[in-house]
Amino acid sequence: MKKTLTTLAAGVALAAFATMGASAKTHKLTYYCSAQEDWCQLMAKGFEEATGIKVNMTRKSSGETFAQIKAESANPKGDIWWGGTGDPHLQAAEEDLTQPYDSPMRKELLPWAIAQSESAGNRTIGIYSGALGYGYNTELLKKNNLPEPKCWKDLLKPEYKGFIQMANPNSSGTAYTTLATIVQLFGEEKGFEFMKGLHKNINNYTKSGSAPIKAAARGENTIGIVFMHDAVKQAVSGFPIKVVAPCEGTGYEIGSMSIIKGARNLEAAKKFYDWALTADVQSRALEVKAFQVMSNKNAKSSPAAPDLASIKLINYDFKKYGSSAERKRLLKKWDDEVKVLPQ
Ligand code: S7P
Repeated sequence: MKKTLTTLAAGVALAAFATMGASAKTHKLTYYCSAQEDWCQLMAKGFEEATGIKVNMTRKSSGETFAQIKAESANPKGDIWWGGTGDPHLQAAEEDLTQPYDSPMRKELLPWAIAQSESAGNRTIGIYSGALGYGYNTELLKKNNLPEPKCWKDLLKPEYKGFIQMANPNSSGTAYTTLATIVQLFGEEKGFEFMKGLHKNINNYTKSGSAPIKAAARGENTIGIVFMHDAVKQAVSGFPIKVVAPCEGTGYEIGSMSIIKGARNLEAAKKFYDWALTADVQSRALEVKAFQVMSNKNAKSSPAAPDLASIKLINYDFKKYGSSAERKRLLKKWDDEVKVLPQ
């Protein structure tokens, strides 16, 4: 009898261990994040607290994350890709690197978030939107006797030589949005002439999209081409940054989220996806001064956020500029015809 009980107890312990093993497996999430580091961390911690699921996070710029997911596609390591500009998410959808998901949260989202999803066979979804522009350090501008720029074309003036920074469009979603915006605003030929002229004034192409305005805030750069909300973040943090919505009009992003095809922790990825689309979670963006317009209709916004309704926005063609062929073609052309030029 005693022996039977001992055997039974051992069996129960073994079963419990096996269940623990199984739940440990479903209780983790490999999360690729392409928003700002502090926002990525907030999301990772918030999800762990809300669900008990352990999150393993990697933060990289949008283009870099796309390249990583593509490189890993034969043996996917990531489960969910949250944040970053929509174009590389659309490219990932087209290249079958991400998978469709029909979230019950869709009914709470604004039309542009759903349109983004529908254009990609539900393989991605809009989580926020924000307009492109630039910001400058008012003290450095004054110190260097530079005029206040107001338009894209002002940035071509020879007096700004060495005073402007933007990211490399290969690694950065912000910089790819810049390239695609300029091409849509001025046409391809004139747009590339613009990029070549701008190149003469660039002091550094950074890897990350928001780096140029962080450098301006620190006094290490004067003008940074970035999303306007990233410049506002520096201004409300007390740095002498003025935010500009260029006079000719400008492009914008639909920051997106996608589940990676072959995700090892698919249930956890879906849980994160639904959770990240809730109004409460999206409202938490304000805790890290992320001033994008969020996609949940009930998410909170800040009076400091750029008012998209008052900015002259172009009719950004996400279908074209988020397509694999167009993104590859434009990036190659920029590498071959702009980046190689002397400065
Ligand atoms: O969260 C701020 C933000 O500007 O970061 C994303 C950006 O794509 C990440 O940086 P990269 O430009 O280096 O890719 C934007 O989606 C987002 O608005």
